[in-house]
Amino acid sequence: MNITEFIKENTLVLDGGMGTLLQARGLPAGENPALWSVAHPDEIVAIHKAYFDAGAHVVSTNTFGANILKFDNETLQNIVAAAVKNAKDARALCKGDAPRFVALDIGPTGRMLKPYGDLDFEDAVAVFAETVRLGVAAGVDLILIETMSDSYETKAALLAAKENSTLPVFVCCAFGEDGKLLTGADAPAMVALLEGMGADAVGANCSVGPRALRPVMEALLAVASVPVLCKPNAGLPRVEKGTTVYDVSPRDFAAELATLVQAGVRGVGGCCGTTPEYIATLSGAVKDISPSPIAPKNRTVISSYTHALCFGENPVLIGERINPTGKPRFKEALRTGDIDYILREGIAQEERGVHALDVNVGLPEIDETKMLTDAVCALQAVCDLPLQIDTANPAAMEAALRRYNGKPLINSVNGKKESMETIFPLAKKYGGVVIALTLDDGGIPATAEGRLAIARNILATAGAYGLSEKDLIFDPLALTVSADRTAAIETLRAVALIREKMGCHTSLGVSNVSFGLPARDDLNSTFFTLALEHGLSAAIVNPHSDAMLRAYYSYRALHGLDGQFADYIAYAEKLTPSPAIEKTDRELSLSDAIVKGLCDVAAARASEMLRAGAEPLSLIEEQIIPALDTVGRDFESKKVYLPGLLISAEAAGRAFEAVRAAMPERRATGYPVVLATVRGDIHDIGKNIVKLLLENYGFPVYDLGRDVTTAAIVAKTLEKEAPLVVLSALMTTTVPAMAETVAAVHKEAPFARVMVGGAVLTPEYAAAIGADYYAKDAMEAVRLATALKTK
Ligand code: THG
Repeated sequence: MNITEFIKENTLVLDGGMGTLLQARGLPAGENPALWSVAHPDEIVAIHKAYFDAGAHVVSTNTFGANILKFDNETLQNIVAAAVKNAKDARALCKGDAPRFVALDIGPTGRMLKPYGDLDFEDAVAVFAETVRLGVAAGVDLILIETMSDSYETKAALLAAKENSTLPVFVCCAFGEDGKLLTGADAPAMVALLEGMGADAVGANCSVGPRALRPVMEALLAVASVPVLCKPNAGLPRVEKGTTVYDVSPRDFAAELATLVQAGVRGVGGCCGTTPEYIATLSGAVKDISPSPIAPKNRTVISSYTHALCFGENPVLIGERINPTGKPRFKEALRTGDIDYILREGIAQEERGVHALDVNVGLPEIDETKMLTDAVCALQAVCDLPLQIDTANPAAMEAALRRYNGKPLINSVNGKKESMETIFPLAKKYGGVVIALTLDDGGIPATAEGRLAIARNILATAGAYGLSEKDLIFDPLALTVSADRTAAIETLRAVALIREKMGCHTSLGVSNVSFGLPARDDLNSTFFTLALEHGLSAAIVNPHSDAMLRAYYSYRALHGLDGQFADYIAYAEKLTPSPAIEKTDRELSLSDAIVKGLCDVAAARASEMLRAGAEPLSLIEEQIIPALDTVGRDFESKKVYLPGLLISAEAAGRAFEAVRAAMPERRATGYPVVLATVRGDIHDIGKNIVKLLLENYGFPVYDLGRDVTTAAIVAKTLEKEAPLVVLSALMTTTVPAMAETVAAVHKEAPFARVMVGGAVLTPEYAAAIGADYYAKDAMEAVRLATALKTK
């Protein structure tokens, strides 16, 4: 039986941990466990066999870290072939005819994707594709992508799986205790992305124990239309007498997972710290629970890299401003490749409260494929709104859909055969909700009934491509009333008809209605109110129009859609007297630009200020450091996620380059200082600022750069007999490396004191890892260093 059939009727039991078991069998710490498939096949077969005997229906191949970034082609081929053979050999040794499946296990690449790290999206797809092809050739039954902590990398892995196999694909992500992935995606966002691209099951694995995962599982179950999987750790690890132990027993583990199966989870297994004993207990605990049916949720949903946006009761506002129509300055920006213009338009609309952004960069004389892809990538690095990709160029559409980090709106398809043949396969492959225009070879029908007929035809054709009504939003086309007095009325009737007769969602480009007439805001906003009253689900609007927002917030308040009027009141508090048409061109301060992650703006602002006579050091103290503080605080309070933090660091880095270029050289008079960003951390803006300030105060600084090993830091400290070592970390994940370095310096170079700092560090953290000093920012670092000198 096929596994997708099996899971429809049964609760699937998956296997448990592999790495911990291998270490117990002698795998040296630091060695890639994947090598053991070739070196010690018997050990691996025995572990798989133990899991099958414990009642697992699925074992995962020992290929978690097996990819072409870590091994050369030939070694990788041997590893994957051996790993799959080991799992199949284990199955052959099992008695009875219980269903037993072999899953090709795919873990993260171990690298961050651009723009936060240095791995290109397409390169990530290629890395996953190689492992997938080898696994498929070796004859696995399904692909299990797991422990993913970034939505973009998850998309790359799923795309590679889909492009290189026809096997079922299950995807599990590592949600933290805040219910989110490291780079910010919540459960509904991941379900939107993964279901959109055709994942056959979705779930959570690793990170925490079964109890802490419960809210995530409930969030997944609430929105998923495919089976939901749960493979937690055996609780939290702690080190006891030199070995790692986990705090949840097999019995508690099984009991917690059994309650999740009762709540609707359809696949259970374990991750770090779990053993065949856990799986045997688990298998027994879930055996007699009858699996609850998997109900299709029929949600029309799109997503960004952080959150999902569902169409339904609450009308959705889509910002229209990233569109060159009627905007000579935007056209000029497109011709000169000025992406920052687009980012400013995006951020300004986000501040006006839109829920999604339309992105249209079509201009005959430019390379639209490149520009649209660049615009989408740049926007999703600074702004977390879902995007509506608006182009008539199929190549540009596909390139942008590929790179989009989430489930987009696709603008648009229409009733022409050629349009549907082009767009529907793209929507099916990349996931997305398609805006369907009610026009065909005969043009736009004059009547609402004519447009309804086209909508029905589009829906029927979509069905043949595996899409359903939840994947479509119909746009019955707003046309200017100046050309035809009945235009607005027919469009409004069509909105109501499509809703009543087909039960489908609708959207309109509201501003079209007023082309060629004065006081457009007034016509637009009244038309918008009428359309909402006719049941409109979404509207492409100019959010800088106060009249438009007034119509929107008033409509929601009057319709009882705004609970305690919180949105209406917040809107009223912000009311501005004049339409903010120039809003996107207003001058952002340097610190604003850094907080918002606008790299080019930050660099330009810094240069302008320096040219105007600003003191370089005061730029650092008054603009760059406060901006980084703001972002650091927002990161701690989870207002921004890692991507936001990293892009702001990048913007600060750009401003900093300008400052450094403007600083005079100083003679070194102080004691030597060793400076580094610790291993695993590739971001060094904090360190560079500290270096500049220390040098300015006369310290000779030995800067070892970023991603520096403990050994290199110790060696330099000894060589220079440096009384002070300064370490910086931007990412929480590198804090352990910092702790290790502090200990090593204290041991090998006892004369040296260690100072630590960086966005994610606190005085408590600094104390816990044994640092001598904690500097909250670069100025503090200088003050502490100077104080040490006078001792
Ligand atoms: N349906 C769908 N997509 C669409 C439309 C639609 N995309 C494009 C358009 N129509 C919606 N977007 C806009 C964008 C701008 C204007 C109108 C609709 C507009 N621009 C001013 C002009 O041309 O004069 C420029 C204003 C300025 O300079 O600031 O009116 O119907 N699916």
